[in-house]
Amino acid sequence: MKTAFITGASSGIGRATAVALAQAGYQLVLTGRRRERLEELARTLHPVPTQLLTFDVRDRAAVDAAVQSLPPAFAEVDVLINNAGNAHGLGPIQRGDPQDWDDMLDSNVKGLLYVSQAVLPSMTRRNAGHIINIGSVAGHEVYANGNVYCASKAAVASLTKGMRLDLLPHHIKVAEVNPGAVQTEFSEVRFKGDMQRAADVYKGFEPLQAVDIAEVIVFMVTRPAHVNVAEVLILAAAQGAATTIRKE
Ligand code: NDP
Ligand code: 8X3
Repeated sequence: MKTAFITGASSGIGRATAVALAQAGYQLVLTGRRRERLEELARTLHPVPTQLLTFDVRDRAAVDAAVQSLPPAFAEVDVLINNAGNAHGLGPIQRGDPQDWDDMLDSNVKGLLYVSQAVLPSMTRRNAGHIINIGSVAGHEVYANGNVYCASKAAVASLTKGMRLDLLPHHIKVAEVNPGAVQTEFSEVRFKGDMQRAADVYKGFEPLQAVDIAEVIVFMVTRPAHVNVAEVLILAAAQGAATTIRKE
């Protein structure tokens, strides 16, 4: 049975990807900070074999210790989904909160690096593996007030290309999935629990759902060995660009 390691499996795109990969025959390493969410997901997936790792991707020592703690049956990772991340705030750079900047750069960029470095030896040793980084439409265009979040996702785009080049000798596929507006807890986190403001983001059009992204990820990991779907942009049909949305 192949093993998929998913960061941010406790919610949204990560959770939906766990369900879809379980249906596709993978056993799963499910990670996030909210243990009870991961336990609930593991119960839902039963009897699919799962391992739960609770850590903050910003804490390099915790990432390393968690990955090291995997039992042998889960330690050889075939697919890594670097999904954990969020936006924190939406406002002009001159009024930006440095704590928000730290949160976004530390989780979306450095967290992705820490997890990749911890998991990679199991792939380089075997000269096999597939890494999918969850970027964003925001990594490929910049919208007003998106500043640091957009920059963090532009970094994911660059890192994906760099990882693909560097890992080529090891036969490891590296790819990026760039979603548009997906209705998850993303906006609740961005607006720090302001549920009304979060709900308003998805009003007046049909946003993407997490399962829409998960289905594309399953397609990518089930291609033949010689195919790497290297980059995918998935927008809501009503979305022309990140913040250009046809609302009724
Ligand atoms: P959610 O808020 O629903 O999920 C985010 C997930 O990331 C949670 O499982 C959360 O787990 C985990 N996470 C966040 N920070 C950390 C951290 N410091 N350490 C460990 N885990 C963390 O949002 P989405 O599912 O929408 O977001 C998933 C990814 O998709 C993100 O990278 C986001 O930037 C990207 N994306 C989202 C879009 C959208 O419109 N929703 C569009 C484009 C990209 P926990 O809180 O339990 O730690
Ligand atoms: C999340 C989508 O458009 O709010 O990456 O940046 S967006």
